Amino acid sequence: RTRQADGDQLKEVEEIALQPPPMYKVILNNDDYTPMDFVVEVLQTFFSMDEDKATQVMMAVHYQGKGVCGLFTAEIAETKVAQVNNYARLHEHPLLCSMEQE
Ligand code: NFA
Repeated sequence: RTRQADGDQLKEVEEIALQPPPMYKVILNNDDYTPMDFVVEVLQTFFSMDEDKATQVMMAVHYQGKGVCGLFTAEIAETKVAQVNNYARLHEHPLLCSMEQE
């Protein structure tokens, strides 16, 4: 291995490390049965929204069919989706949380 080859390899690794990771939108989907209060509680609990912000997002989902809860790296987005869906099922609500790449 030449110094030139090692330099090229190092530059490649540095360039890859500088790429921002892919980001994912965590989406809340509307349904006809989940109580509005429960959706507000979910947004406060899992997305650190205050009550006014959570109410705005809940109403946007209610009227527009879906809405964005936040933008996260893959692992964090997957965790949020699983936590929300587990919590909704525990309380026997059909609320559906999903993710899509930005
Ligand atoms: N549409 C639900 C209702 O009228 C409320 C809701 C909002 C559900 C946002 C899911 C997401 N009870």
